[in-house]
Amino acid sequence: MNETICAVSTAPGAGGIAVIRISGPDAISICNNIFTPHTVGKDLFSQKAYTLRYGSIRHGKELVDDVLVALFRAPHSFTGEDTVEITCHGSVYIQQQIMQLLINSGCRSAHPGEYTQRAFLNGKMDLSQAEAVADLIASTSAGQHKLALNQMRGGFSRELKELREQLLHITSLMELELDFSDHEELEFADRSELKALASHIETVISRLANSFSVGNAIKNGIPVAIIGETNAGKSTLLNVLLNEEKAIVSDIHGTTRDVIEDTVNIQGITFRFIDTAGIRETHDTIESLGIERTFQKLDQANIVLWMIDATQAVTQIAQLSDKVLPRCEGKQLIIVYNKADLVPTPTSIELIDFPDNVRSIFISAKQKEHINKLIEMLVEAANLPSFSQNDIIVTNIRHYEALTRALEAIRRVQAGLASDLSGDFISQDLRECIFHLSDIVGEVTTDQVLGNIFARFCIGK
Ligand SMILES: Nc1nc2c(ncn2[C@@H]2O[C@H](COP(=O)(O)OP(=O)(O)OP(=O)(O)O)[C@@H](O)[C@H]2O)c(=O)[nH]1
Ligand SMILES: [Mg+2]
Repeated sequence: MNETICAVSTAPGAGGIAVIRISGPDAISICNNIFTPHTVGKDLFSQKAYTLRYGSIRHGKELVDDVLVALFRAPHSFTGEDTVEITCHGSVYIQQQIMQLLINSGCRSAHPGEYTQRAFLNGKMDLSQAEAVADLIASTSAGQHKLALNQMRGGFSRELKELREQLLHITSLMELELDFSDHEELEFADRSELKALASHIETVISRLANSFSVGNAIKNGIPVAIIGETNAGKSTLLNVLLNEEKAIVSDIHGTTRDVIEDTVNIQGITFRFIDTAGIRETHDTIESLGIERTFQKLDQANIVLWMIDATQAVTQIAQLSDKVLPRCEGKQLIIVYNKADLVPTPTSIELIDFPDNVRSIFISAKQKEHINKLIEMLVEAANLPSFSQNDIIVTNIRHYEALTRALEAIRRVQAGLASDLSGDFISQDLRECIFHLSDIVGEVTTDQVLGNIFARFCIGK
């Protein structure tokens, strides 16, 4: 962090203006070298923090651009370091020229996520908040935006802090008891109080861990698997739903052999539509592998669209019911009879008996008939619980994993307390629980893990 870093923070080649951000101990002096203020004598050293200065950037005698320079002084900046932001015109050429001047004057070009990483290392935010910055930048729906914003503002961090304080409290009680274990008559930690505390902590951690299924659906899209026999029209439907010719459609059975998926925003909800290889008996190795993936995707989906060619409905249902229905328990299953344009009266199909939670619809994917009705059913099936800006919902798989481990540890603590296990064993599990919660906010995280997290950011963030 002794180095001063620079990067273009706006998207390349887009927009009328661009922002170049410089952060580090020499940010102000380096920028001062290449900047000529329009008012004589007003150099950057004399500039007040949080103000703008108008001037030009020159390469030797040659004018590169007229710019605005904003100044932030350590520690009151995003990174916690001296920071300068140069707003120039959006030309890629101008941006490159300014970057080159900065590098020639002693800056290093920033790694992906390095500004946020510095903010984290300088204690401006914890790791879960830093990760939320990336989520906020990537958010494309109201739900994603709300979750990322809440996490960035520290809602999750506060909840974790409270948990860790409670855990430390129990640990200190237990360890005090250990220190005086020679005096058998002394019992510092009231076990029933400890049990109540542990049970409270278990409830909170399991609520957080459980929120991941909702959080994941909001962040990555609700997984909707489109499955069925070959040629039912799955890929045709995918293309209609995505409004894009994403998958190859043909009348050859077994056209799709791999999983094809993409997300789309419908009425503020992000759906992840997953087209799969058609299910049939096959001796083709590749196709068999594809069909295995179909079943994996079916298992992972929240909503299943079972597509049936309406002209062969009775046979297709008979053939796949045993494979599909048991796997759809606890999921929303919508039976989509396709090719309605080819069957005059669908009544005979409606007589087929399905469990109550199964709904069905007739569409023609090819003619785009009744697609809106299907979309309505999807929105209804999505059934995401509404949440407010203050609800804590876990969206990050790394956090989910740490919470799951913390949950296992606190459950061992509970078991230990219930069976009057000696304090030193319980204390070990308590420490493990604290460790996993600390991992989420980055207090015990290794450099390698940190490197991985920030490498996923874009440059300039
Ligand atoms: N008449 C009619 N034909 C359709 C309809 N939907 C799809 N088709 C046709 O059915 C054939 C198969 O469509 P696909 O979308 O490739 O079917 P699939 O289920 O993806 O097939 P696989 O990838 O082989 O599993 C194509 O020739 C489509 O044009 C429809 O609603 N009506
Ligand atoms: Mg297909």
